[in-house]
Amino acid sequence: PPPARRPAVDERRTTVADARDDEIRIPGAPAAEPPSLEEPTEPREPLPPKPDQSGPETRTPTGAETGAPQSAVAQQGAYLTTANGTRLADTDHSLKAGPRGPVLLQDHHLREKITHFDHERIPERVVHARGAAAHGVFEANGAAEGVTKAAFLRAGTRTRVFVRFSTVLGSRGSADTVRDTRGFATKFYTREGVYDLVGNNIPVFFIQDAIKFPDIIHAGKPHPDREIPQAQSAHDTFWDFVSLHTEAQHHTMWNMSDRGIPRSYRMMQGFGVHTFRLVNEAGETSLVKFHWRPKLGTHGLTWEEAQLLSGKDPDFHRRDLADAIEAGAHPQWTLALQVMPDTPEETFEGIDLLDPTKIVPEELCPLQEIGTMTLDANPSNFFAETEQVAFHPGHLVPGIDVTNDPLLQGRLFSYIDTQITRLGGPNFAQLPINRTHADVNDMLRDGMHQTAVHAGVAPYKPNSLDGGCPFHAGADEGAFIEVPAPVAESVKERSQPASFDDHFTQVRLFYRSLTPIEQQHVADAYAFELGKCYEQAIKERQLRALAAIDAELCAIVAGSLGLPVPEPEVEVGDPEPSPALRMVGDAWPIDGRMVGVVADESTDAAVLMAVRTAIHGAGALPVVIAPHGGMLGPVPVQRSFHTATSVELDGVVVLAASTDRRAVELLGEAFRHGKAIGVVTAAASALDVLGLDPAAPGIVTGDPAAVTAGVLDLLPTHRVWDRLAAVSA
Ligand code: HDD
Repeated sequence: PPPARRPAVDERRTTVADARDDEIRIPGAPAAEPPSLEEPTEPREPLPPKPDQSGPETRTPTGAETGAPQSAVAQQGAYLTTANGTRLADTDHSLKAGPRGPVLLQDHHLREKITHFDHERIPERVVHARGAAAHGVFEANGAAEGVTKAAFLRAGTRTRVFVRFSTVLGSRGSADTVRDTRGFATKFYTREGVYDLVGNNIPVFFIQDAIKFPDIIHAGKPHPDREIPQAQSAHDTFWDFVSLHTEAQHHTMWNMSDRGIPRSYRMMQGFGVHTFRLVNEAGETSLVKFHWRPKLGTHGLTWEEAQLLSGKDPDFHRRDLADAIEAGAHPQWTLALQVMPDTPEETFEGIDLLDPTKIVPEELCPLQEIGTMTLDANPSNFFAETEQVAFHPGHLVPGIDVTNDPLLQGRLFSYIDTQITRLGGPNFAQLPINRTHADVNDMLRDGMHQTAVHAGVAPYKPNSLDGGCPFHAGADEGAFIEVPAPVAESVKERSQPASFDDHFTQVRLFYRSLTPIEQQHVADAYAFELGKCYEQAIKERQLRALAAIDAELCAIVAGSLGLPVPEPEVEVGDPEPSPALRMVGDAWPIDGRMVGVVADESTDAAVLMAVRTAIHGAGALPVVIAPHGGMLGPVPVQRSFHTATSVELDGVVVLAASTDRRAVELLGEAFRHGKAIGVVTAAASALDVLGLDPAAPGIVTGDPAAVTAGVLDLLPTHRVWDRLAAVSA
């Protein structure tokens, strides 16, 4: 068997996983033999089998639970070889004419090594370039059986999935915590073929017709002259477009809300955005919207946290997802449907279901849960899996069909097309991560990177030479048959329905559904983003859009920009608020929440261990923070004052007062960001140093057990909202 993976030595990795390992180490017991970090000088014996180069897919073709990873280590063979399997004696020196001579062109190993390296990169995705992904399983509860014949939605059916989360605007190396929409793309490896649900964490889109996609993306991406700013919408071209093209105002308002800066990929909703058409066994159809609901709730960062993280840990979301899965804190979402009747008008309660800039409020059409997804394994190779995965809204299975939403229609073309450039040819479905778990019997042949060796002479139909095979399937054999939805008799024209023209009512609905603190964050976001624009005319035009949405919001933003408040120019309806759109107010499980425990040499080890045990016991994760790394008595330190950062923590328990600038800063930030804070009586001076009121909301003082319990009690609401509101008022 391959040797166990080397434990990480990087202190930054000692987060979730190590916190649990610490807990099971018996104090005083001899530590396990540390692994040697010297490079071994002997080959591994006995020689392992020939390296399996078929890729990192860890699932069986039938989608069975989970197999062992093919390779936990990069190399399985004992000896280094060329790509063709010839063993090599030296990979460190080029072949030269003498030790000081020129390098010889005949050095085939040098040329193979460098040439391969020169071509290691593929083009990044034109949008959603920055992402992180995980494997998981989806289990259906059967509630969808009445509306769809999709086999993977039958009760108790378990289907392997691969999910990729992403930002939209930034390049592959951009920061995770920027203000942006997040992609939420799920590949279901069903036994009827791959089904892709390629959605976002925002239920509406900037545009109503796919032909505008290059426009919105050109406007949102960095300016073409200097290629700045990276991964941001806070610049002139973005606001130029959305203020002129007011159908983008709804999506933009969601971006300006705390949804634009999620706390974690694990704490994000997902939406299919478009309306889809489901068909059941009886051939009955319904119109539906897909929703992913995170078990941990939907939560955002504060803007200051997001900015700090962009510098301190630009990989925050990527790390958070991988750490949680590695530690066994497997994130879960329920999949839910809004089911609406399939009427000829394709509307529901006056809302045009083909318009992707509109939501259907949950109060009008409640969600029905149809299954649960659990992400349980990290990719073993980022490139092979996260980078090469290719989603496509046209990957459908029997029972799920598309509608005429003009945005969806254009997407059905775009996704295959982009993979041909990105993945170098039309055979990307053969890449391990994209391979279906159903049997494939196509007549697609040849092309760049063809890996199949097809037998037979007749990849065409009809044929007699291959006995007529393959045959067409009917509905009884599980064929995908388009729903025979009627197409209205009409004329060819470049136009859209008049019902698409209301660009403001639902933006008002969203804004007025938020709690005051969420509204304040929206106003702050507009003030920041528009404040970063140079063109006065663009700011003024966006203020006119805000005037149509909400006069008070418009006045706050105009005040911050130092511009006059415009009069509203359009009549906008007064929609009923939808409380389901709020992120503040509910309580959620605290699994995997991180609680910093500030301690030093003076801290009683038994107290420190008891605090950690209590935090673990509640399902959260203690992170011991001390003046130095290494150990505090028997307890390992996870962050030194140098590496600790308040922004990765959800709460802080202070067991030792410190006047160290970094510890003081950490506490001050935790206070400003509305984090739960517990300070033991003996460390009360920590609050004095900052002039913080111990009676402020969300500050618990007392003995260690009481402050720990108090902090744990505060975590389910995500933040101490009263304090946050008071601090940012
Ligand atoms: Fe798109 C990628 C989501 C409209 C064209 N899109 C992409 C990804 C997500 C979405 C999550 C990343 C998939 C991954 O992780 O690999 N896109 C959406 C949603 C939309 C949407 C929710 C509207 C409701 N997209 C949209 C339109 C077009 C595209 C209208 C073009 C007409 N999208 C693409 C693309 C990408 C893509 C250029 C880039 C990489 C890829 O497809 O595979 O083809």
